[in-house]
Amino acid sequence: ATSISASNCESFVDFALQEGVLRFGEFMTKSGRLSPYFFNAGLFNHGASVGRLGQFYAQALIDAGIDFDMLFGPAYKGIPLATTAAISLSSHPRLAGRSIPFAFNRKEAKAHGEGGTLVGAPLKGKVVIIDDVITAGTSVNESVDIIRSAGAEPVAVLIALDRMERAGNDHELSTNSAVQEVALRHGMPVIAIANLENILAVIRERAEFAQYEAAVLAYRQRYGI
Ligand code: OMP
Repeated sequence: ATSISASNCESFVDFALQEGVLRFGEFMTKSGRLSPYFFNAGLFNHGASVGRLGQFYAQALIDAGIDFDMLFGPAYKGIPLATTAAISLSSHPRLAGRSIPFAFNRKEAKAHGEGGTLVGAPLKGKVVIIDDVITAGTSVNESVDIIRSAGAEPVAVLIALDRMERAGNDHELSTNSAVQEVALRHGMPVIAIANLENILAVIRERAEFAQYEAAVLAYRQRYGI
């Protein structure tokens, strides 16, 4: 994954800790791994924090140097993420006043009114998919299909956190990380605001988090790349 400068990545980890979005403890991941930490993007749940989150997404995308036309946020969690990132991008000095269109899908097709499953700007041109976290990497495929079916081109995936874990299940872990597999499968970069290395760096810098280092290292040993 492409990342922005270490200090910006670590500021993002700090911010996620302050907001209670990143926590240490014992958590079951979607793919059934017992993780010593969890990142719950749904807890960026007030105006100031979701606004700041948008700035981090916007900066990561700009720093990656990707040429793009619009954003797509998969339902449900991707919807506020695409919205806040589009707001931040549109006031970013590097985009010189370009207002960035965004779209998202409905989970259930609507039969009345405007109909269909897509909401927002028409999907066209180069589209960046915005999501929260990739662990084992199961959710990007659907977004790629939606974008391609509309005749547009998915060009990158932009996420908040790359957990740097191997794809696959406990019996057959891939040699690639889930993020690398997504990038290979779809031929596009995955850009993360921060990753597990940045979390470990913050753990090492702060005495209050030292107690979690061993568990995070053991988890990385088992599932990490
Ligand atoms: P994969 O689809 O396996 O890559 O898992 C990513 C999804 O897991 C995210 O979209 C979340 O729903 C959830 N998740 C988190 O939000 N934060 C985490 O720290 C870990 C997970 C997870 O369950 O793996």
